[in-house]
Amino acid sequence: MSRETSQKAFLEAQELIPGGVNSPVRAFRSVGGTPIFITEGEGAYLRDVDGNSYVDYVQSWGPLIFGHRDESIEAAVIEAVKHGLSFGAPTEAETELAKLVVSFFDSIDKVRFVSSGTEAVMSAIRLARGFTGKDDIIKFTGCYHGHSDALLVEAGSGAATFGNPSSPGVPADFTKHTLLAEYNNIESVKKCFADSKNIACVIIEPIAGNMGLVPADKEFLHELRQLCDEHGSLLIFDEVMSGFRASINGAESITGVKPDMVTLGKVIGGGMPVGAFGARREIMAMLSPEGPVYQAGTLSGNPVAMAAGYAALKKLKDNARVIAVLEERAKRLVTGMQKAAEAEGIVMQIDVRGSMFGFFFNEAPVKNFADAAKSDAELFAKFHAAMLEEGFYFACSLYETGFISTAVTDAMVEDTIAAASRVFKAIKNG
Ligand code: KE4
Repeated sequence: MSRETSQKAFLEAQELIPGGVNSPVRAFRSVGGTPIFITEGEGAYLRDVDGNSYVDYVQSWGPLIFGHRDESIEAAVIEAVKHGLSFGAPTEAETELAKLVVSFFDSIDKVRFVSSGTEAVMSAIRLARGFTGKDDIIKFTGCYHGHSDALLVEAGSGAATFGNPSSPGVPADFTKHTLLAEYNNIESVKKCFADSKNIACVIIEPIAGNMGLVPADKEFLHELRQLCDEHGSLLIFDEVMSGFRASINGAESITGVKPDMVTLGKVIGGGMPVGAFGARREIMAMLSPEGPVYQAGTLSGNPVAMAAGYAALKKLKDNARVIAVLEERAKRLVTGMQKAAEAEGIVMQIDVRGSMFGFFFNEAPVKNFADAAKSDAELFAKFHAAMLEEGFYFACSLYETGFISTAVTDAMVEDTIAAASRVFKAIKNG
């Protein structure tokens, strides 16, 4: 495949935009090569500036569960645009989407919309601190909750400790209230609760997608719930990625563990910028203007974004079996790729949760970030580049998750497995 135009576009972009991208993971730095510049998406496909087509397993990092240019979402956006782009005043569209979100989550009585997952999590943390009157938070190594200061904490060892800023520009003072624990390790959480009697919340991706796909053990989540209850701390499920991807009723419906707050994003915007956080009434009552905890946003609840989100969630509500169908397809994909790898003596760990799939080139199952970091990154990079040449667009980092959309057909899955088989053979034959 020729990538000349992408290469030229990338050089020009780098003159004007740091790293040539507006979000670091897009720069292909962990897999090498030139990021491909996209001209359009259509159904299951992405097309690049050189005219190449790819089956898209990234779907804008999760939002596009119905693929690119879904008819109902596109029609809703076009209709909304005809009435104006933004008003900075309430619209019934926000209430309609709020009704839908609340209808899916037992743990959510009220919801506030924002414009990104980062905003949703940052605001949820502030609300948890305001509600409990406590300052410290517990997060897990390997979980990503957006780029707000307190959560940009070194993905360091798994032992519970106070975090250090992983990014320059984040003063140590801003992360001294952030305690780190190890995913799926309840002892590390108990240590955090022993270290601090001032813990406002525990925030977790209940189905982690930012260290690769690593679901939390049910028992672990139940024990987290108990610890939060014992210590008067809130349990926040960050489902920006897993929400409406693993289940339409949230991780609580899969695990039986009810969080105090849920953060959402991606799918709830249907491809437009929407984040959200929700909880039971007494918690949300603390939020301005009803309560004292301030939070705001110029484009929060933007009517065009609300229309896109409503169309996406309405389609999920009307087709409740979508996730189950996608889960079967995702299982066929990763099982087929695993078989193709094993035929060449390559060990591949796989996992699926709803329409989310993950794989690691790793000798052992992955239960936390330390395990994930033992994966063969070089082999992943070779696999990613070779599959791109075959016309299949996978996440450009082993610490990400893959997604199946309704536009990805069984035939495309079979083609992907056949391509993976060719790729593993070529890698093995060096
Ligand atoms: P945004 O601010 O990117 O909308 O959401 C932040 C966020 C919060 N919580 C979870 C669980 C998330 O997965 C994310 C964002 N996910 C990444 C993909 N791993 C977004 C892609 C990117 O950073 O470019």
